Amino acid sequence: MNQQLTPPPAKKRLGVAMIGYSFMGRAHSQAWRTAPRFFDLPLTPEMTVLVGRSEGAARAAAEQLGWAGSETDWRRVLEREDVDLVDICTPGNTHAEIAEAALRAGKHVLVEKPMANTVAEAESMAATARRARAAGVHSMVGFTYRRVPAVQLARQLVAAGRIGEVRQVRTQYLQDWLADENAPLSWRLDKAKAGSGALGDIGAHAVDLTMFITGQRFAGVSGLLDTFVPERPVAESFSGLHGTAGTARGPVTVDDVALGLARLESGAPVTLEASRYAWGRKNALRIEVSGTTGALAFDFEEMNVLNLYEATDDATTAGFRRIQVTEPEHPYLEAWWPPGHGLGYEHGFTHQLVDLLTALGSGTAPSPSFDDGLHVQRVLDAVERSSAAESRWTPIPPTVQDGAAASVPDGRAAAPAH
Ligand code: SOE
Repeated sequence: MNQQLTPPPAKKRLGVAMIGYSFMGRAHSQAWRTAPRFFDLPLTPEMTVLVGRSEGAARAAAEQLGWAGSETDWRRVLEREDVDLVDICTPGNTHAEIAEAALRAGKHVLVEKPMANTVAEAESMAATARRARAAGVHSMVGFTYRRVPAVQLARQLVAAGRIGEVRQVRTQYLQDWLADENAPLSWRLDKAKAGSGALGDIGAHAVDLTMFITGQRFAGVSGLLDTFVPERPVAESFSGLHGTAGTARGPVTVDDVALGLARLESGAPVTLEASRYAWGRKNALRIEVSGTTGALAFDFEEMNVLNLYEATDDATTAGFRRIQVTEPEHPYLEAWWPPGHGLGYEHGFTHQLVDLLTALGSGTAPSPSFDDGLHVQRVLDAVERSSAAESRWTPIPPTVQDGAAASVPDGRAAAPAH
């Protein structure tokens, strides 16, 4: 006899609106499509509406990316009963206005990093998020690299004391898409849109990763920013490195490289580097944490691997152990492939939604919160202010050789040696 199976209880739907549909919008759309198909989630996300400025392009993007409808005005989306969460994938100058309006309208919010373009915006967003959370409306910042299994293992090992007390951290995020001096302008090179250059775009990830793995916040920093290429071709006129660069050129108003010497709450020193001018480095988000009894090292360009050094190993066989973090015992991995098959960049976005929906399903606050995003913004701001004031910069007098006046690296005439 055909036993009538009792259908599982229908899960509560979560209507999603996504604002913005370029690189981040495509990565988030992939995650909204994939998360409910690979993970058993407490809520069923429905890709309800994609928002874009131009009607035709937004409609085409909605069809291609799997959204039920499209809209050109994000404010109208906040009035819709069938939208419960707003996913903000637009440039940083729009984050504060959209996120705060959505929270006030009772919509949960996921916002891409960096959370805002200024500390003032971030403080306002965090205050609004705290008020909304009291009413059961939640928010999260999109630091997806936390959701890489090897990064989760790094955090677990530090928390478990496997490398002892954290003594020092070195972290870099290196890309080279701007090392070509004819690479065209984009919103990421416009301070009014992006807030900063490498500092906020990729430095924010390195700052958050450091805090996530060590469990410590930043306590202070001395920073240095530099822009190597002050103007670039306007995108539509650009024809490539070996073609003729476009004639129209415009100003670059952000940093190409951001450096920082920092301390964590414990006093542990951190060296921080973010550069989009590092030839040959495509997406090298790296961190190495040295502790009293060992060290761990991660490079996103080998994202399925965590390297662990334990000083307790016998000296004759000591060395960094290359751990393939693909076993089902690690977070998220049971849902994917057998050991050794590995994950990719897009999986961090899917895991981000798994954690977000799991938190929303249990009525708990997702992490990282807007308060966490505010702290990252404070670090970025401190690097920028320190660099501008050169507050901690200590010039090193040139050494005069053979009577010739030595020149200092930045080309300024050397001050006479004392
Ligand atoms: C560009 O640098 C970028 O797309 C960043 O904006 C993303 O946050 C990073 O994940 C990849 O590189």
